[in-house]
Amino acid sequence: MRTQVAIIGAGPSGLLLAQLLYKAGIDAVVVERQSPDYVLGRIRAGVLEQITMDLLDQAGVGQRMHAEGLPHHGIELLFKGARHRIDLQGLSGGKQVMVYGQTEVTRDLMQARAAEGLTTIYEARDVTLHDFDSTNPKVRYTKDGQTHEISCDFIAGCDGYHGVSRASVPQDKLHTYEKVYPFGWLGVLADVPPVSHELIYANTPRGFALCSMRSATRSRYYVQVPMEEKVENWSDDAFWNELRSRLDPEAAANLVTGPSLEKSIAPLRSFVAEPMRFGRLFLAGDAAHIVPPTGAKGLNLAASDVGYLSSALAEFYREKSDVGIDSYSERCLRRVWKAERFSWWFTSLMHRFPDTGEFGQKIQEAELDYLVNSTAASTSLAENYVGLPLV
Ligand code: FAS
Ligand code: PHB
Repeated sequence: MRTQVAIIGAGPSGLLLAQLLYKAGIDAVVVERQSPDYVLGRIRAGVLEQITMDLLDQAGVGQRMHAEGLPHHGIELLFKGARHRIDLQGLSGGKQVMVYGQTEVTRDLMQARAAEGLTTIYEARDVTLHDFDSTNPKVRYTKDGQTHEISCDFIAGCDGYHGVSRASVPQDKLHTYEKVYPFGWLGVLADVPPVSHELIYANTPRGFALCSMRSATRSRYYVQVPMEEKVENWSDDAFWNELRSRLDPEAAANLVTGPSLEKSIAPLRSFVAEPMRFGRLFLAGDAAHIVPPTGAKGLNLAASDVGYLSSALAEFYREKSDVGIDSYSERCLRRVWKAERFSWWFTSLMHRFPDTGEFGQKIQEAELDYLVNSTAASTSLAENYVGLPLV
């Protein structure tokens, strides 16, 4: 098989890149290890920046997001038993975020690709990358017992943190940075109305909690748990009781509980691989970087990566120019590191660490008190949360 761009991974990075390339008249084939249902079954991000919304519109898949998504203009910070609203819209010059689940984004992209009759190879096994240091890279995979080869001009590694793309780069060509946090997020998805109309981020003596949502009837909640915790140790009742114990009296009284549709523990880490380009191989999204989900940046960074990459590849084919592909890595990493900083800062502020101690807790409470009472400090939070401008 021959294509212009071989994309490894049919998560949001791979599918959004494929759709943006299609709109630019560039042929791509997507190779995915799992089945479509498996990909859709992973419950992940919930908050889209305006830049991500604009890219979904550019890809021609924004209709349902605009129809069903929830525009949000603020978030609340809960500490010392009281909630404090951060006016994202007022502090960011009118920007907002959209609450619309990653599952729905992925579904919209899958359906658009299928409707155009474009090639996505699911349940591909033993994917390998070849000759990406030449101008004739190749991707090989097995399916139904047969080995297949895709020859292409470029490979986009959109296969996430555990994917094969970054692992195919010679280790002496890659520099990685990593910080593993000593806790995880136990998340529950349930068909119950949200406890509040905006997201609540809580710093409490029992640890962090987040009240989010997917719609007016479907909620997404998280509580911080020790990194060695096992999801099988948590009944639904145990989860609801723990969440309720981390809320203020009003929210605790408003909490509607119900059976979990999904329950899982996500580990938290900060990770960056540099550079993000190796000859004709480009890394994008979680294949290149991971942020703790506190700042709701993971999916949004993946989107801005593929926005840069699709523009660079369109410039290459249309204008025979290498300027975009040569600057791809540097442009992405400038944005990635700012999001890494914000996600690390917000995680450090809102979570209970083993060595936080009494002094550390007082410092966190003082910073939160400063944050909610300082226009300068809350403006900084707001402009990072809604998404910094593309550079
Ligand atoms: P993905 O990991 O989503 O997709 C990669 C795809 O590549 C997968 O479908 C995988 O099956 C496929 N693949 C892997 N290896 C392959 C191979 N060898 N061959 C072919 N295909 C292969 N972000 C937020 O903003 N908020 C959150 O609350 C949040 N929660 C998260 C919870 C978890 C458990 C995880 C892991 C991430 C979470 N994230 C969150 C971040 C998440 O949303 C990612 O940023 C987003 O999925 C990135 O998308 P992709 O880069 O497409 O990577
Ligand atoms: C979610 O709704 O899953 C979500 C929202 C905000 C975050 C993280 C996760 O910071």
